[in-house]
Amino acid sequence: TRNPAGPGGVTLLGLGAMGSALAAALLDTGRTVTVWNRTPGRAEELVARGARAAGSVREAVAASPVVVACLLRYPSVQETLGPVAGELRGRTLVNLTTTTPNESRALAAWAAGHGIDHLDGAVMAVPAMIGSREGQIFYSGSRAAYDALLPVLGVWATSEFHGEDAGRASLVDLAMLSGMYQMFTGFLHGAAMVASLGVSASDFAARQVPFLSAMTHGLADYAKVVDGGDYTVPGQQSLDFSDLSHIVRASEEQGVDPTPIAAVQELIARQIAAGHGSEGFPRIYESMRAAGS
Ligand code: FVH
Repeated sequence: TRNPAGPGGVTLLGLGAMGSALAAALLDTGRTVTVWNRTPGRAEELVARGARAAGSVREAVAASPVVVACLLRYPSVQETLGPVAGELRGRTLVNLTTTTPNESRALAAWAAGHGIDHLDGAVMAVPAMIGSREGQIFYSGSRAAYDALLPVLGVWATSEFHGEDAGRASLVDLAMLSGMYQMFTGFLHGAAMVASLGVSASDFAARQVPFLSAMTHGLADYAKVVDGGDYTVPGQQSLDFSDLSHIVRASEEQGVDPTPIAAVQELIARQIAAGHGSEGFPRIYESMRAAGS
């Protein structure tokens, strides 16, 4: 068994791909690692390497001053932690389950109401990156908990504290993932368009990767215009010029569902209809910034 007198133990609730990786990374730190999973049978390997398997959530929570929840979505966190709120009192809860900003804030309020020190985290890494310097985990919520736990957090990935608003880490994470998935979707839409020519997705990727990589240099320019708030600054591609109806038509002509590009065109058309056609393309930000404007 681990040295009980060593640094504070850590409990991991949730032994999925990510939870298992988080627990495994702690096994060599000399801390007592207690693990629990809803479906039994996921702890064997970790126990063989020195972890302690708890028979219930309550037992798992009672075992350590720090309890990490790495479950699925917010409902699974509520379902798992709700019944053991009393047991969690006086302990630190680190939530690494993906939750929306408001769900993180609701969890923070719930924790505060039960005397639980809550730190919310957003894991910007895949399980294989845990334990290396490759991954990043954003945190927000209790600064005291973050500072006290830095040695533990540092074992998993590089850590960033985003502030006392418990929803911030999740919001930055989800905003970054939104851009990533829209880029993925745009690539796959393009691949669907050229497939009708017999061009393979791999051949298309070989073409798109350098092109999209080069185009990312434009993001900082768009950001400057958005932060400046003046979309009439000369030298920009205008919204009129950016009208993408032809790409929507090209997609439809090929029998390819235009959904992703039609969504972009809808934002452009809204700004043009509002009389901003001569202003820069980044002005679509205004249509998104205040939903529906
Ligand atoms: N895997 C990844 O690359 C991503 C990287 C970014 C962050 N995510 C988030 O991490 C959370 C866990 O993800 P995961 O990959 O470990 O997911 P699974 O392998 O599917 O394991 C899910 C665990 O959650 C347990 N669980 C689900 N529902 C409940 C519930 N109602 N009550 C208690 N536990 C629940 C599940 O238990 P079981 O199905 O084995 O009984 C797994 O332990 C997640 O938020 C990602 O978004 C990972």
